[in-house]
Amino acid sequence: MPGKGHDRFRRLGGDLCQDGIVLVLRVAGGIVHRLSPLWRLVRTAGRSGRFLLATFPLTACGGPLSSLAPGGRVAGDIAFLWWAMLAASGLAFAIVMGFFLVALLRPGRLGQIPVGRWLLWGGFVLPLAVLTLLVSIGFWVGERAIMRGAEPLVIEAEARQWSWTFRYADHPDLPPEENGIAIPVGQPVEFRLTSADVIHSFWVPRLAGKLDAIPGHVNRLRLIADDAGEFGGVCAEYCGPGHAIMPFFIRAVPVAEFERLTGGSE
Ligand SMILES: [Cu+2]
Repeated sequence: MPGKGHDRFRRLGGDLCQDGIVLVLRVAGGIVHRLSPLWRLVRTAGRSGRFLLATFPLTACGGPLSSLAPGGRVAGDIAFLWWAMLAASGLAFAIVMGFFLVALLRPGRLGQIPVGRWLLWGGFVLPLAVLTLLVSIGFWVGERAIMRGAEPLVIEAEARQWSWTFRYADHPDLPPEENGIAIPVGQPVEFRLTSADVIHSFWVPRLAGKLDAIPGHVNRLRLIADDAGEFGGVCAEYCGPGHAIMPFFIRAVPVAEFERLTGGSE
């Protein structure tokens, strides 16, 4: 893909890569340098202090692009599935670590259990129970995300290297919006996604899951915003050197304001 714009993005990609390597080296050096005082802090913090230290990484769960801070029903269901998967994997990890400790502290104890029992409970019953639970929740979340029977507001979204264009299907008279569009609060919205060039992926983490925008094909994604506000979106499928700089936003506004913006009733 020749052209000035392409060269600019290629240079940008090279710069980002160099900066990234320098950053990784600095962080690694910093970790080695700081590890001993940090370890001392953890050791001397006491039980409640350690609990407090452990909560710091959890602050990463928030933020404008966090699917763990859902802003609507569909994203809320997906976040629930995420927590269910974390709980299930945490349980599996705890069971394995329990056996590990028994093997470590009471050598030979686990060897008394017949092989057939290991296979039945560890190889069949436990995976079947965990996977049945997770698949059931997954089907339930997927079914709710479809919003059967709803009559959503339809927005056509076209991705291209490296931007998004949005237009309201029922308002062909309105000019298309670049890299952001308004939706009404509390109403189902259907995005009809396609691409003008390569495969991109539409992702507004606080409102819905991600879905590919494919050239020559239309994918449909439904979402709903519970409250007014601006929700950040990104392309979630690598689509070329400018992939990282094609963010967009969805602005949820009260229904009355939305009608005023679009000059009609939705
Ligand atoms: Cu992309």
